[in-house]
Amino acid sequence: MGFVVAVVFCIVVSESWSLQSLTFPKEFKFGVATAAYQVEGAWNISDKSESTWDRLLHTHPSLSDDGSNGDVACDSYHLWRRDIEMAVELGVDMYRISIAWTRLLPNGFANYISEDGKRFYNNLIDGLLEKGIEPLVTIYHWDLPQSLQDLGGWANPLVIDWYSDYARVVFTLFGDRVKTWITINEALVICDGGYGKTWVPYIDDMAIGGYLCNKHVLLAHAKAYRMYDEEFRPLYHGKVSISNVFFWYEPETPEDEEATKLTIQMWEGRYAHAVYSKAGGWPPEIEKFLAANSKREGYPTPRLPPFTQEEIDYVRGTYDFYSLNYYTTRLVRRVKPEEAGSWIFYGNKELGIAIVNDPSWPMASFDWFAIHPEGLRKVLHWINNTYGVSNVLITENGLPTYDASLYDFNRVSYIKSHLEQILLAIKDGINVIGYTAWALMDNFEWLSGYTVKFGLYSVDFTSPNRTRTPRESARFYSSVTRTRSLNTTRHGLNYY
Ligand code: PNW
Repeated sequence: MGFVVAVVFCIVVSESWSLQSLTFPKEFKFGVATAAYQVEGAWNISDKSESTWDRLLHTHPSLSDDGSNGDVACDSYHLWRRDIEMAVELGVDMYRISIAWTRLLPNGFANYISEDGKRFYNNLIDGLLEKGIEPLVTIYHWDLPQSLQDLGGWANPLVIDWYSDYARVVFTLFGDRVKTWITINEALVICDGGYGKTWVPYIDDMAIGGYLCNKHVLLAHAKAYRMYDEEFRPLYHGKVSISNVFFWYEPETPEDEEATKLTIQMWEGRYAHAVYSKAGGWPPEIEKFLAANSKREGYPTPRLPPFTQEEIDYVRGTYDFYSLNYYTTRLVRRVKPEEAGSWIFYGNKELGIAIVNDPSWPMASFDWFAIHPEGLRKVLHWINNTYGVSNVLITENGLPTYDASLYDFNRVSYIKSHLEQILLAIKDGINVIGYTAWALMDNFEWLSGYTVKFGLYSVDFTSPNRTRTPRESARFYSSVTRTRSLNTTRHGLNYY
């Protein structure tokens, strides 16, 4: 026993010692991330039309914790030059932005392109490139044109064409300069959140609408990917993927092992298996489980709509890398049906599970946010083992705080400990190609409004100038990007 403890101790100590001397590979890209609705503001400037987020929060302001919305947000529509300057200060290689569908195509459809929208994104993309920073562009980060929502949004199969027509405009306008694309951000939140009535469009219909949405986002992504492959890749040689939020899950007790595997497939596999696995389609265990539920409830066909073989082949393999948003790890336990669903997403009820926190892990602002960096390395291994995909771009990772202080040592330690896990995963042979920290600056954190901060830069939302000020985490991150290591020693002292 003593020997085992000593060996484990030595491994842990030697891992952390060697981490100080390890550097990130030359090709590894550091970045920061934002999304249109959370930073741009200018919600109705020029010919921009109303998005689902505009509508929801204008008509139901009490849904956000401080009654706020993204009408002005960080005012990046006007202050984008300062945002680029901050990216330069941080020394990053990449800046992840998203495009607002309603700013570029106010009708929702591709028959009319806004000159103002085109100019805004051209300026931002060119401005970044002038500074040697690569724009990483998310085509859809949750702000659907309200006019399309009125036609059924993501539950209507026509959305596959609406979305891919929009994507064609985006690729055509910006594809010469943007080389890395995310088609759709976190489809889990779009469908399970949106139809589980915890997110826009705030509809209570997960049992049917949520699963229709699930299938349609995958087909919409695949259509955009195939279009890029055929029409744009030969010209521009870029890379395309879809981002998934992937919480790591561990069983609370050994008896919860099976339930945990199913939970991972429910939350991640349902949005990734069709794209990344060799077989394609829904994760078989989830398809079976939900088909049995549907049958028991008397439905003639499964509520999770089956894929045809043609659709399976169409979606399978539509990625050039895995785009991973990792924040937290949680515990799973099987429960009686009446106790199930003790978390924001409806699917827990379907599975008969509860998701809880390990009491020994520190918690951040949200009740779902346990801090467990080791989970990131486990997720990277799981993706590699399950799908045989080893090139992963981490497109989000960051710490929420209610504290707006500039001395955010907790954020420094969160980012540092997650970067450590990335270094270890790289040492294990996983090809992590980059990391974009969420977020460049404080912004509109959806239903938490402005109460929760994620920024490396703080933003003064009471000032019309939305003054941005670097936090301690910005200083830390810029020393990481400059040294390309976690050895951020200054003046002979280890600063962090
Ligand atoms: C991601 N959940 O959102 C988004 O991509 C960002 O826009 C967002 O600001 C960031 O994470 C921080 O929250 C999530 O409830 C929102 O599981 C909610 C969940 C997960 C991710």
